Amino acid sequence: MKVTETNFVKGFIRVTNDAFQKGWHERNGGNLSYRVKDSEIAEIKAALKTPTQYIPIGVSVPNLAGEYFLVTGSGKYMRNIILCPEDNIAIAHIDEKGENYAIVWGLEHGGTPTSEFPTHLMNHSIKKEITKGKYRVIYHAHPANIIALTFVLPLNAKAFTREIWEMATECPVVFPQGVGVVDWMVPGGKDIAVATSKLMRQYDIVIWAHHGIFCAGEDFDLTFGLMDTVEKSAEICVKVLSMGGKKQTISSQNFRDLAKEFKVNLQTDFLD
Ligand code: 2HA
Ligand code: ZN
Repeated sequence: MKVTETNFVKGFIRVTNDAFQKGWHERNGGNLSYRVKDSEIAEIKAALKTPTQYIPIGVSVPNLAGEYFLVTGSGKYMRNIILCPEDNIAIAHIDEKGENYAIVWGLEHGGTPTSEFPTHLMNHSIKKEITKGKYRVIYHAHPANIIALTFVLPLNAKAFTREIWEMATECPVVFPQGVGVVDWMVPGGKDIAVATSKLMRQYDIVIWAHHGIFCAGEDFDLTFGLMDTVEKSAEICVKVLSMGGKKQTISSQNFRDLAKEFKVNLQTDFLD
């Protein structure tokens, strides 16, 4: 089967295209990765190159040894992926130590996986461990409203979670663990990968101050949906602040009632 005809590649491309249309991916901003299933690799095995040159990832992810990842290319534009996936995305194979990768498909005119590959792989590593393999998608975007809030809200999980939860009743149901926040850091390297993946033990959403967000999830719909839900709530927050701030809101007791009714395990540290 052709790689671009598989459902997982089609699903990946659909996310990148929808996300560009959302306005979350100026120029080469943002990146997406998917931990490919063994059954999906079996469908395309004949189309994959035999790995020759392995390149250091920059971080060590032993529990991802031997896995394959579909990932956006460094410097590639989300809006171009749908036009020519072969040039803009790649499948990377992780070596038996979990320290190096080789491109086995895609980036046909050269290139490397996203500059945030270390953060993607460390997040995959943590999520694979704690969800027993259920989570497969890591997604990074630059949505304007969440970034705007990182200039005015205190940069901590409690402040962000509480504001985002309050702006839309569905939020505490969709992400009852809340959102983590990383202070401004230099992107693209090991330090921000370590800081982000630590928070991914607790959250599915990690905000990078003055930069963007990382979301993690089981599949493309859930992960894209998570980004969409958080950013929508951030947009409401920006509007409310622009109108002079809240005059009434959802109370801690309201959240407790909601959690009980919807049987969600709400992170009560963020309530009063
Ligand atoms: O891919 O978003 O954080 C470009 C970026 C880096
Ligand atoms: Zn970014």
